[in-house]
Amino acid sequence: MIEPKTIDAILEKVRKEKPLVHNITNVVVTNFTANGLLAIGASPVMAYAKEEVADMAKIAGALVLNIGTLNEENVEAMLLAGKSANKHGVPVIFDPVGAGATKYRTETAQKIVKELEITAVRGNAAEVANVVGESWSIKGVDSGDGEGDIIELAVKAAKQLNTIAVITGKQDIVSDGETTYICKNGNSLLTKVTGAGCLLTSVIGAFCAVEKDYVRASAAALAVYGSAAELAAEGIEGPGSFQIEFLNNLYTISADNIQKLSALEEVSHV
Ligand code: ATP
Ligand code: TZP
Ligand code: MG
Ligand code: MG
Repeated sequence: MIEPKTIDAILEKVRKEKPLVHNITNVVVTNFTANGLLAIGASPVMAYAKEEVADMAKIAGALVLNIGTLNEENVEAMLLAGKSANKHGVPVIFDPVGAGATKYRTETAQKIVKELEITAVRGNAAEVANVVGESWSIKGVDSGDGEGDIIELAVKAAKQLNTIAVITGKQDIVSDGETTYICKNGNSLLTKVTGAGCLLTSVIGAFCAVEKDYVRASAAALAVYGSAAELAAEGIEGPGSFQIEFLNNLYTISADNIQKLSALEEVSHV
């Protein structure tokens, strides 16, 4: 069980410590990710050059790797940054955007999890399934129609990849293979804003930068993020104003809000 006050304490640590989050992410979501990280209290940097990524990852509180618009140059940079982060004990959060949509994405995602020690992998069910060699359907970078047990998938992925698996959608699951949480916070307007998943991956990075119990950090990030979305959606007509209100609520979400809204529960294993 993770109490709302524990979730708030991790959020307050992010706001106080303003951890540097090094992102090697995609061209679609760069600005939204940087603004979202600033709103939650972290300090974002996007750095991609192979000449500097190892140095940047070394001084960061977390490294976020995202293959949304991958190319060979970026993949090389991700591996260099990831190896530096691993060497210096910096948590590495991986977003396998679109894994399963093309052979190149699937193989690159599998190469990244093989060559690096990944602290947490965060994706939709199809992406995470494809990283572990299951072929759930995916439509470009969006989840496909595949149905399966996402709790089972998260536990399997965590064990197979020796990482924390975070699977998101209408309900979110986080598991290290032993301890598993379900988070029911969120709002469907998040599916109408591109980069809502990518930003979440970076927010998990910010939480892991300040809380070394990474399962707890990831679960807390899900509850804060989903609760901020619920607050933002109140009285909103569509995705444009929701996107702005969501940033506002990442900035203003309070202990009281978290106490009232947090819908995070531990899943008992059978
Ligand atoms: P996809 O490409 O499948 O949309 P994604 O990488 O954008 O994946 P999501 O699964 O959409 O990531 O997760 C981003 C955030 O949106 C999470 O906080 C998640 O809980 C929330 N979310 C996604 N779908 C819904 C939904 N139908 N209702 C409520 N919240 C949702
Ligand atoms: N195309 C390549 S990356 C990207 C798109 C639309 C952004 C995906 O962002 P998210 O967070 O998975 O919705
Ligand atoms: Mg989405
Ligand atoms: Mg995504």
